[in-house]
Amino acid sequence: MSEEKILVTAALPYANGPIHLGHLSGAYLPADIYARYQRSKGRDIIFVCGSDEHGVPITISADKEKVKPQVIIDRYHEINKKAFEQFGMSFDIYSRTSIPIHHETAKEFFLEYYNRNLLNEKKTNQFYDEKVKMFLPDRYVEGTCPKCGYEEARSDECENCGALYDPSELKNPKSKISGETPVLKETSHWYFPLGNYQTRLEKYIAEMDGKYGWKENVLQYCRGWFKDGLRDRAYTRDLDWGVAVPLPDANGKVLYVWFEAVLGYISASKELSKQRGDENLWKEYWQGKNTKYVAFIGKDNVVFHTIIFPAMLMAWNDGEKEKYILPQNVPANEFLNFEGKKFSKSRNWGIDVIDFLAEFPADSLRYTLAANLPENRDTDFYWKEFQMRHNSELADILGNFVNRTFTFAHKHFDGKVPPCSNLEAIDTEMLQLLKSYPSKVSEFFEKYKLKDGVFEIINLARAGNKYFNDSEPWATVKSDKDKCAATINISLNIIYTLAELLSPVIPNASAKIFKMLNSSPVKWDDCAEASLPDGLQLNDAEILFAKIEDSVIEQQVAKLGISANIQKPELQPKIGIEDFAKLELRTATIVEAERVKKSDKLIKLKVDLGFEHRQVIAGIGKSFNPEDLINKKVVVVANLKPAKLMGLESQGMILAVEKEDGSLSLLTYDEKVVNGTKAK
Ligand code: B3M
Ligand code: ZN
Repeated sequence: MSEEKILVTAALPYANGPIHLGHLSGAYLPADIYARYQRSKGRDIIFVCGSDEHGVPITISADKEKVKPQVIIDRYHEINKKAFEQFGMSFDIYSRTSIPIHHETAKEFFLEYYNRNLLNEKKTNQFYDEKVKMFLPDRYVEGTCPKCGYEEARSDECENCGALYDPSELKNPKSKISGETPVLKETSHWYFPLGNYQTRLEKYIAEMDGKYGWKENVLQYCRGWFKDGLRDRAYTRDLDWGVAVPLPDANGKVLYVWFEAVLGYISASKELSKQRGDENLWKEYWQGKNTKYVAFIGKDNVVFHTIIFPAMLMAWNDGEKEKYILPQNVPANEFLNFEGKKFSKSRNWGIDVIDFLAEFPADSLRYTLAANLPENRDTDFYWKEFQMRHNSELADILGNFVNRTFTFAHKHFDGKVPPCSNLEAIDTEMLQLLKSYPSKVSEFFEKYKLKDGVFEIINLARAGNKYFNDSEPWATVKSDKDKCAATINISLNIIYTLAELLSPVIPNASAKIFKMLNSSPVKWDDCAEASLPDGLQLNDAEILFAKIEDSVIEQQVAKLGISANIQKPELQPKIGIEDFAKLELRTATIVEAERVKKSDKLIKLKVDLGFEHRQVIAGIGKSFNPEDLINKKVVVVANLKPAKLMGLESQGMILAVEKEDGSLSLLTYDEKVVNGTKAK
């Protein structure tokens, strides 16, 4: 089976925001360690990824910023591509789903099913926003889950309990665009008959698990889905951004993002083929007899990779065209949290990859994340732990072992690899142990137990330090130079092995060590053969990891949760002081407040401006009860032209700001200030 080809994919991140450490831990770092490891084993592998550039997540981001989706995807495709490069992701290609080859591939699959009459066309009622005149797919509607009561459920699916339901069952639905209550309106869509594949999918997963051992967390998700029973899934959406449905009367309809995004792996491979000038290359990996496919993802993507994508491939394979292979394993990770809480952009909780790498080396981050991967349960990133692992494991254990060995070789052996003879038990035992390492680590890596593999590698560095200490070269250099030479020779060979075994995890440090050893990488299986030639001239030692001071970490902790990291808004044109002086901002006390009849938004206020009382109709009814407003000291725009709201005259405006959850906070003050004082 040595000819086996390996196809590795990592989930295509939506190009609607910068990736953070959680993404790296969930899918990208494990995929990269695995891919680099397989290359080091000498295997024939391609590793593909790219941006997911369609779907409601993209259009919602575009709506929020009032720009075209193209602006969003171009921006975040570049940002994330660069972040991945800096982090050391070794993708063979980082593609994107907006390219023509992807649209063609996605259409080809749809048409294959359509032409073979596999898809069901159905008319259903979907939410429609009458104000903006559009259907509201997926995340465009929010409401209360009919099953668990979660208040941020989507139109036909609840993130909290996983329930799937008919949009008509969603309680208290609200349009994310206008905030209005949407109506149900008939529309027609094509459905993929997922239910027809349930038996085969169950068999496929059982077989793969039996042969290759799937992770328990992944199997559990699958069992849940099978237990509920698979049903038809809508293959299309009413949206104007995405892969257009390739049928004559399907205006305004696109393929559902998930049904095309998973095909992005195939189109990215096709793109790679083109780049390499071998149009058929991708087929060897996707359609070859002796290929294995491993899909790395985070837990929220499990169903799409273990059920929907395999079902799509099965459906394709039932036809006449070339057959695709199915994932052999989907080693999905759980989530990484940040200092005990979920990552949250709006609450400034967490850190983007780019920002992290501006301050710390990629290898330090790679190592810390690798040592703490959420392989079986959610884990946390803590700044303190990052510092501790960096300082004690990378700098003290690994760095120190390398450094003391090199210092010794330069000082006492002219910077050359000294000969190794007259071995004693301590030496042969060390060599024995050393030889066991590549296969020991392999066993973990092949089973996607990357954390355990990394732990073993650092154990080798620990063993190296112990061997060095126990051999006391500082004493033998005077008493028995041959023995000292053997100690340094073997230590250098341990370092050589470490450089190879660590190359998937901390590739930059690994390359530095090879350079210091004046040697090149070998194949994984041969790296522990103690093959550094006697007399090889070593290069100068470099510091691998400089310690991170407490103050540096404290600074990072201090930044957390402080300023919301929001995008710079479009500011109005500058005004002069004379313009500002035209504004009559005056202090006032609310003396009366009652709701305006038939409105849940408006409250009729009477405010005391000192020199007179005014009636103000304020749109704050959703955030306040009238009785709570009495005696509040507020700021009023006192020279606003009167306006009529629901038939009532409003003679001014009170200042408020909108909070993150959409509710309002009044600009008030506590100090004793005479009503009617002008703010300046
Ligand atoms: N874009 C989900 C995400 O970014 C989705 C993955 C697609 S993999 C084909 O979390
Ligand atoms: Zn629910």
